[in-house]
Amino acid sequence: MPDRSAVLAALRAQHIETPSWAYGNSGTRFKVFAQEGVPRDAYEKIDDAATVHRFTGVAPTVALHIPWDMVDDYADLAAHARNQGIGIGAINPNVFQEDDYRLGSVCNPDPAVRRKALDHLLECVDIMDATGSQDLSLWFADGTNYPGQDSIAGRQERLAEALRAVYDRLGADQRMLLEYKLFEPAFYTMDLPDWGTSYAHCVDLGRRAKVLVDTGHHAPGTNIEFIVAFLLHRAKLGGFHFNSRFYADDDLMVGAADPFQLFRIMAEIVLGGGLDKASGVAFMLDQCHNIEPKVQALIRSVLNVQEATAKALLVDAEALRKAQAEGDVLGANAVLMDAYNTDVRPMLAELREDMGIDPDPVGAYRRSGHFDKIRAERADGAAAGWGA
Ligand code: PSV
Ligand code: MN
Repeated sequence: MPDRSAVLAALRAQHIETPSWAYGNSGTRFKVFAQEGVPRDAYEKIDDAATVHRFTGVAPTVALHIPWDMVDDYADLAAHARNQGIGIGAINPNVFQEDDYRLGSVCNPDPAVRRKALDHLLECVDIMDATGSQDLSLWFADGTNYPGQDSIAGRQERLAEALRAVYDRLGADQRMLLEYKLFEPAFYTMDLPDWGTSYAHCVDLGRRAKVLVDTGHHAPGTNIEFIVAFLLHRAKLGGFHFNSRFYADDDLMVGAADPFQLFRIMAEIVLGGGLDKASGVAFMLDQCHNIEPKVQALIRSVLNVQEATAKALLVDAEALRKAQAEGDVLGANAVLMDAYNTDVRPMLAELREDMGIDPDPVGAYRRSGHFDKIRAERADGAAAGWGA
């Protein structure tokens, strides 16, 4: 059986990063429902991320999205984060929201547009330097809508060229995380549609380029834990953008739609050594809270990842290996299911008490009056949201 104190130590050491954009207003292409108490700038998004960390104890960094979180002085923003007890996580460039990018960014047929996109990516590495961020998290909306629209191979060459220029600009401690997405906004071809394409580019680039798995970016029925196990085994898993999906890129709270899938992913992580700091796997959320209160939803999401991790840590690896070696199909499956079916909430409550935080983070947040406070404080001014 797994050693209980080792399980608790691993849970204490796990870091789950929240995304700045999840604190701002968001919606679907049909409607953005404005909420009260929403941050008005990057500083207030950091305040909310720090609140999530205060209640959970395991969310000590926040990812930024540029230009949504553009400020005059990034070192000052990082200092603000430090004062709130958190750090700046991944920097996410945006090369998809300007008219120039109609035919793509770094894969655009027009060299001037490619240059503009590349300059933004390089500017984001400057922001990494100023904030102490170690991960550049890249997602491209590039692709085509119609057969024949552009050369598929030509676009791959343009992509490789831009990635090389960015990779070569990274500092020795900085990494590039390369995300893929099956479809949307392009519908015929995406230039990075799947983990294999991302993996091939990362292999070409070098050790510090790794694949980022956004759990919402696959076809229905895809075995994501296989992808995770494969990439981890090859030291090419950079991290996750966790969220939940029913159909496409729904960006719902992680673990809400399919907690068993989240457990299966975390089981591969634990068994493959992905919780060890040396593996460098980053556990990040990429979510939007369109109809539910945002800070509370992020606390819930962090807890969902933590619960899946706790169950994965309870897998009796020795018993599993033995059953696997003996070809005991049902025995091996039972080892996994025993862990999944364990109620880990009492153990996590104990961990939190030990960490000096409330054992019930969601309840504690609801009782804290924090929402009323931000609602009053942020009544004036424009709420942050997409493009803000
Ligand atoms: C768009 O699908 C997306 O959700 C990608 O997953 C990025 O990671 C994120 O936006 C932020 O740019
Ligand atoms: Mn993502």
